[in-house]
Amino acid sequence: MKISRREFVGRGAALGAVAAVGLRGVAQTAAGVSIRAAGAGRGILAGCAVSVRALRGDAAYKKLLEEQVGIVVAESEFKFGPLRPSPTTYFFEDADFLAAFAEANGMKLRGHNFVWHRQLPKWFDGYVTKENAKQVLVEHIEKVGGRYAGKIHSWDVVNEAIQVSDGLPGGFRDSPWQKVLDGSGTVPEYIAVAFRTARRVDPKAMLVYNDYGIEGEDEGSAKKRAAVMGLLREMQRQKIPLDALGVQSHISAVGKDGRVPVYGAGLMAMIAEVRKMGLKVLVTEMDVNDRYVAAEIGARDAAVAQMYGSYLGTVLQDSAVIAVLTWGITDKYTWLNGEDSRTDGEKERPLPFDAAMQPTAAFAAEVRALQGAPVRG
Ligand code: 9MR
Repeated sequence: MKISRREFVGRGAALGAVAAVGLRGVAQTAAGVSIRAAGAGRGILAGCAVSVRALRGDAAYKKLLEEQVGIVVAESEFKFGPLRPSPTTYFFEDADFLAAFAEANGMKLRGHNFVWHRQLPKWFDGYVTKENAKQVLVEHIEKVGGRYAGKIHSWDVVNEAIQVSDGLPGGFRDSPWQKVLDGSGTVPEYIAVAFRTARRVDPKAMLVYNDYGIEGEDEGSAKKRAAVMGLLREMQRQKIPLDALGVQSHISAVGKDGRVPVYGAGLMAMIAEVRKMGLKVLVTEMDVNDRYVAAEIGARDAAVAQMYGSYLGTVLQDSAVIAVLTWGITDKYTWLNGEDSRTDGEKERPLPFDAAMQPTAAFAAEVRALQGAPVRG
């Protein structure tokens, strides 16, 4: 496998992380070392997405979160569908449960998300029309944003609005919200309405545009980055409130072609542009899939850890990046388990703790990357 200098440097850093803690020491140190503390030392918030169902039912998972994280986000429970059993009713029990957990443990809480093309309720189609769409959207944000106002660090106001292959001007996704509100402007109406309403109902929350597929050096990522930057610039020009870009960071240890993907130059240029616009950046949903790494667990964990080290070691160099969240904390609960993505039938190992909630080399690599980041102002 051919690797670039950048990857080589990243690889060294990750292996160094494992060596520094010691292979057995990874497990021993986890109790005393946390990603929360590692991040806090540099002014970076570090945490993860949480499954509220697991938080309610799995004491070991709850304990791990309490030990490790400084910021949490619900994996699903703040989304439109889960919150809206019917057009006139709301289900807040699970979201409230996480909000209370965060508050009790002094953790910051993210909101994810007000607007997305997925996890919409079944009643959406048929009920939401061109006539009532704006009202439905505004009411939703008023009700949900209002309930948690003052308690939310940052809201993913709009999630994944760019899909260049849909062929719309500006690269916008042909989403259900795009269809029912005016999509003809350089900023679709649903996006403008969502951000303006979010600012009004929760002026303290940082307002984030969140997307995936903008991390790589491939042509698809480059095109998507350009479209996202177009959106962010238009939002600023039109004075639509916006504070940060969320870079989801669902990345790969090894690509389908068997090569180690390169993350770096294009993404860092984008982050620098975002910083110059006066905006912050959050790594919102990081995980490293190992679906194309051969079966041996040691090799898989090493490849995943190398990627944690090189990716975070690179991205955290820019002080605009103020938070790192992984999409889950243990391989026991990862959305990638539902993907059945490994052809050998094995489960993936994409997170800093394995399914037995023991720290992996990725944990050491994440801690090391946080500790090595420049201190934020
Ligand atoms: O992890 C989430 C999974 O449990 C849900 O079933 C899924 C529904 O589409 O959404 C997953 O989370 C996604 C997140 O909300 C937005 N970015 C991609 C995440 C992984 O698919």
